[in-house]
Amino acid sequence: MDRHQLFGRLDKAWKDFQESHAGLSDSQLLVPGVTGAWSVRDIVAHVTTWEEEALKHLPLILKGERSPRYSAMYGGIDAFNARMTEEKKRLSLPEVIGQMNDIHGQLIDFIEAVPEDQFRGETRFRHRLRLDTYSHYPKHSRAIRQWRQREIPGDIQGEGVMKNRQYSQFALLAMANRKHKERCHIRSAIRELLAAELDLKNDANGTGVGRLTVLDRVHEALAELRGIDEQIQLGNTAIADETSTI
Ligand code: NI
Repeated sequence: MDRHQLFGRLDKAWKDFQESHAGLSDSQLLVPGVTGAWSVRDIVAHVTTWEEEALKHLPLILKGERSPRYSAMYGGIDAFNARMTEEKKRLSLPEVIGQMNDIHGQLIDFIEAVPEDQFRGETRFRHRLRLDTYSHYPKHSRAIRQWRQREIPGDIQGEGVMKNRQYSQFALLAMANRKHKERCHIRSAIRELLAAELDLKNDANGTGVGRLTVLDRVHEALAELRGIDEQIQLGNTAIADETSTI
C-alpha cells in the first residue's frame, strides 16, 4: 500500500459515512436510540473523537513512543467513549458538524506529511490509523443505515440532499471535504514539481535548451496548480461561510 491507496480507502469509507446520514433533518439527527442511547449527532461526535485520538497518538507512534493505555487512563475504551460523549453533549449540532469537518481536514493534512515508508507493510502507524478511521467509520455507517430503515418509514437515503435547503448542510460539508481532498492532491503535485525543479537546477550535466524548456514547463505547471489551489481555498471559505448561516 502507498499513501495514494490509503487516501483512496480513507476517502471511500468517509464518503460512505457522510452518505449514511445525508438527507436527515436536524431533528432526525437528534433522535436517540440509533446505537444504544446515541443519536446520529452523538455518533458523528464519536467518530470525530477517534479522529482526534488519531491526531494525538499517531505523532507519538511516529516518534517510536507508546501511548498510555485507555484502561490505565480512563478505565477502558467504553468508559472513554462514555466520557467523551458526555463531554460533547454541550456542543450544538452545527458545532459537532463543524468539528467533524475540521478534524477530518486536519487528519488528512497530517497523513499527507507522514513519511511514505509508514504506509508500506503493517506498521504500527497504519494499524492505529486504520482502527481510528476507515475500519471505524463503516461500523457506524451501517448502524445509521439500519436505524433509518427501521425507524423512518419511506426514508429514501441519499436522495433529495441537494434539493432541500434544510438538508443542504451535510451536502455542503461533504463537498468541502471533497474539495479539501482535491487540494491535498494538488499540493502533493506542487511538491513533486518543486522537487523536479530542484533536481533540474542541481543537475550539473543537464545544460542547454532542452533543460531550460523542461524548467519552463515545470514553472508553467506550478503556476497553474497554484492557481487551482487558490481557487479551491477561496471556494472552501465560501462553502464554510454559507454553511455557518444555515
Ligand atoms: Ni465507534
